[in-house]
Amino acid sequence: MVGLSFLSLLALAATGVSAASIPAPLGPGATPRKTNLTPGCKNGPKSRQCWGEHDINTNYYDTVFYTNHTVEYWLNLEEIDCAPDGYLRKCLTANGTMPGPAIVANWGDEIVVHVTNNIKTNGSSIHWHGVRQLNNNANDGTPGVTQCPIAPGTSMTYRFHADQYGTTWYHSHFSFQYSNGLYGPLIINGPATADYDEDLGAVFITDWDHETADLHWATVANFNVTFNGSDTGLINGMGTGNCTALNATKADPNCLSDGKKFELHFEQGKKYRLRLLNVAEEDWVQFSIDNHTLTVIAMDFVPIVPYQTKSIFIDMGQRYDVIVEANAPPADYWLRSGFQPLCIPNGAGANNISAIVRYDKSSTADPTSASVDGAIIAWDLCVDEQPSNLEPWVPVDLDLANVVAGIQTETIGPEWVDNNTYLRWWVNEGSFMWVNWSNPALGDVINGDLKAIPATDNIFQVGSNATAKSSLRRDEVEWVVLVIEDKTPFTGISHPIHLHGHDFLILSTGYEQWTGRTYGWQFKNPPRRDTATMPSNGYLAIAWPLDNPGVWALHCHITWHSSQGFGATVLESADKIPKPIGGDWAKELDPICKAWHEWEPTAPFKQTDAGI
Ligand SMILES: [Cu+2]
Repeated sequence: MVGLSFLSLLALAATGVSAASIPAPLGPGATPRKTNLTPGCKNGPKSRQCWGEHDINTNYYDTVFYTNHTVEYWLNLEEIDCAPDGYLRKCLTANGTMPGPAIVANWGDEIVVHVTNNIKTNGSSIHWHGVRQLNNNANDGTPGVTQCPIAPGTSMTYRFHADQYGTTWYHSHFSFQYSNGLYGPLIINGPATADYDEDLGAVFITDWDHETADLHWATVANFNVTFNGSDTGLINGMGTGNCTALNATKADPNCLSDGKKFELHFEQGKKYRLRLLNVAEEDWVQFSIDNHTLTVIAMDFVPIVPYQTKSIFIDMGQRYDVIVEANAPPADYWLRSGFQPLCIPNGAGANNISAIVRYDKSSTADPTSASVDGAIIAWDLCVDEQPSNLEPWVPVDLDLANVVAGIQTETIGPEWVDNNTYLRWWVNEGSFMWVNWSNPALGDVINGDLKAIPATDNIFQVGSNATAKSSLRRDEVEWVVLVIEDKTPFTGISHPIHLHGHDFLILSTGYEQWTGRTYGWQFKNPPRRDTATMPSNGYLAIAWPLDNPGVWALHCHITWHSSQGFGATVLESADKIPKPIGGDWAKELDPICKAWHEWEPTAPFKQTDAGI
């Protein structure tokens, strides 16, 4: 699929074809996209589909371009005291705030981020969630997979290119550090499928515990299927709890206040873009703003044909960009982000995560508005948005002829180990994932020693070395189809599956066991993203092209499940994995491993989870 460049639009305009009549690049039989592109148009409130020489129709997988502009950021990782909902505890932060500072770039820019680990007691790393990292595996930031952890007191510089545009987040990928607050927005400006006046930036939604993730892991999550729920929830690092009420009966010196809600300000008649991110440890959410409609324009890094809804379901790791028109009577309104309540049982305080939208900035009143749906829908399953609503703007189809290795499966299931003490998740009837921080798989691959990769990396090898014989032409890309199947005896526990290094097509998903057949699967422009729910006791069938050699983590994005070993390492086209940019392995990454190897024997805490 070829995108229409500005030049080709000009050429067509010169031959008398008006730009408005140029169909978007769609397959036969599809409805042409509605565009407002005109030759030479500039991105603005009424022309968000334009973007210089490129535009919303550009196929950003095939067309990788360079602005020759570099944005540079510095992140200082540290532990601080925090009380985001009024309850004092320890947090991990980037530059002292939660969320951390926004990293903002334009489509086509180079992004350079210098990360210094000033957490005194643990290693760390920063992963750029959903960033394709094309031929740039070494900058993916996954400890034990693509790098050694950054040792305390040392730094690592990440360099990557903004091939895609839209909304994502950066977060620590070292154990459960991001659930202690170590995350922030990563926003790549680019075209959009619908117009808006103002970009209000990231809206982070998360559940929140009054104990640290480390303590939660040590006391509950290491042993159980469910995790006691969360105490409260936060929107952009702010929320309210019930400290005052608690203190009426039992004095707790850590109860500082009842917290404060995040606020957004609307001006009547304006259209606002909100970038929604669910970064929770264990909760699917349903997001809505009372008396307002959401126009959804992107899922993860993939722009979609806009659709309207009153509320939207978001799983952990997913993002949605929405446009909200301020067309309600001027007043104060609740912005709600309730957890899908029967999905994972939660503390009462966590069921009503909210913020406030005010038309009058000076108002301090609590809204009196009612939920758009009357109440949060009581789903008993954790759900994603309907696939039929999620139509990528730039279509990608799957031709099964390109799936050389046939349909492959990975089954997952629980296993109690050490005399039924600990819960772990096995993948493919094999081991649970347990990376060796000191021995990242990428190092072994670059050294040509695949046998040295620890077995507990759960290698799933695809492409080249793995494929005995390819019938594809030179210019054709091989695709992988993977059906992830839930073979657990539990009901009601779904899993948000996240793959590094690719957007994947969602061919099919179901609440029942896969039949082994492909009847009813969607091969023509199915939903495409980097995180999707595998329903409880069901399956998720995904596909991706083998166009990005590397070792890529594939894991559940429930914090505790990945810590319990729910993950695999996709080893893609092992013989084509590039050495790190700017030099060889020794120059770029060995200093990180060297510092880690020196520090690790003195570490006050040993590895107690899968490590990612
Ligand atoms: Cu899971």
